[in-house]
Amino acid sequence: MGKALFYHGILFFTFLVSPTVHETQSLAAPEQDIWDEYNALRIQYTPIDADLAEKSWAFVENHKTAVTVSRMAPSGAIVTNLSFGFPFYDVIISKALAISGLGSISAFVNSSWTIFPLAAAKASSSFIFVDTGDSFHVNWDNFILTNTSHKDAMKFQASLFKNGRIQFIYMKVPQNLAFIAAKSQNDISIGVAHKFVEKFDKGYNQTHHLGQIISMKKFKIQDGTVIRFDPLPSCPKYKDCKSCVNAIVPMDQRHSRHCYWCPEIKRCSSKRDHLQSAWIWGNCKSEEVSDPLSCHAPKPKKETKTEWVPILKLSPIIIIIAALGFASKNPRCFSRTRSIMRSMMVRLRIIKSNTYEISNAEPTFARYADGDVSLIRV
Ligand SMILES: *[C@@H]1O[C@H](CO)[C@@H](O)[C@H](O)[C@H]1NC(C)=O
Ligand SMILES: *[C@@H]1O[C@H](CO)[C@@H](O)[C@H](O)[C@H]1NC(C)=O
Ligand SMILES: *[C@@H]1O[C@H](CO)[C@@H](O)[C@H](O)[C@H]1NC(C)=O
Ligand SMILES: CC(=O)N[C@H]1CO[C@H](CO)[C@@H](O)[C@@H]1O
Repeated sequence: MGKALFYHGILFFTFLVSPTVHETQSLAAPEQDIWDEYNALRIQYTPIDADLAEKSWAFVENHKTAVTVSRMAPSGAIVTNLSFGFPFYDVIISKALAISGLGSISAFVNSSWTIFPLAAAKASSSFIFVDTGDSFHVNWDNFILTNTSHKDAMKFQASLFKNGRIQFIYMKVPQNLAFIAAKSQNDISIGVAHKFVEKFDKGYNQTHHLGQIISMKKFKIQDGTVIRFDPLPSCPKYKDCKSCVNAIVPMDQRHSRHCYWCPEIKRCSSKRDHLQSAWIWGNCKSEEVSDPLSCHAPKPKKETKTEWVPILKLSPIIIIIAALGFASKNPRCFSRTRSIMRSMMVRLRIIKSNTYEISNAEPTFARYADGDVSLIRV
């Protein structure tokens, strides 16, 4: 079974990584192939692929249904819907995309996600966009940074594909873009971002900031540069124990990893993704499930029960023998000993009732695993 699952994981991975949309062609050997810190995105950077850049640019320019937006007012945006669902992390985006003259596509309603091939705080631009039915493209064709020394118009493109791929193409950018970005107070940046609030049971919320900023110093942006972001298979998308523990996700180009289920927070994780911190506060390490057979019968808690009970059974006898021996040797202390013994018995009873709770914890926990009552901590 383990072997079959392994192959399944590899096939799935191969399927996702190879281009599946007809408009995409394979890259001229990407120079940088990196995975983001949570293993959610694969980023391929190609310094120059002039052929791909020109074709992709012309495809939008010449498309019959392309919409031209000339001279966007500063901080203005065009709001549009997609004809398809674009998967981005956990969300399927299709409604209310704001295309901004500041070089970004983002959620119009709340700023929960932004895709920015070259975003600036201050710019003026015109752009052309097109929805082909399984891809969406924006050509910013006359993008001028305001409030910087560089006055030439830039040209760049962002594309969203139905399979989740995001592609940035740069047609005309200044040679020293990194320098301009660093020197200006214009907040120039490149990347993708997703902010969302994850709601756990018991009212606990956690805000995640996911995505990837591209360092213009590390990755030179020039005419013909192509950057691709592809979603990677990840554990958190599995919402129940069985599908979770049967899944395997890639960790890098050569290694893969099993998914683990945490019954306490009801989440699936590789423990390398954005659920790392939840895994800690959720006390998942001791509860985590990795075997499908354990999904309905979680591991019983090992602690206390087996060690405590024999000691507690023995200790009253030992104490009584010791006390009797002590009392018989010191008759005058007998009444004091009796009161010490009495207080000890009280303490023993308290300890005993604690043990009772511990041994009772198991059924409570098992009921929790079926999903109806909350866990009573012991
Ligand atoms: C997008 O869809 C919403 C409802 O689904 C609709 O109200 C709105 O007019 C649409 N916008 C465009 C630009 O088509
Ligand atoms: C706001 O963002 C969240 C993602 O964090 C999304 O699920 C939600 O639908 C958005 N709200 C609206 C009204 O679109
Ligand atoms: C978490 O979010 C829910 C719903 O948005 C809210 O009712 C609750 O108060 C939040 N809890 C915390 C601890 O912020
Ligand atoms: C480089 C540049 O022109 N910076 C200016 C940007 O705008 C602010 C005020 O809007 C000025 O103070 C900066 O000098």
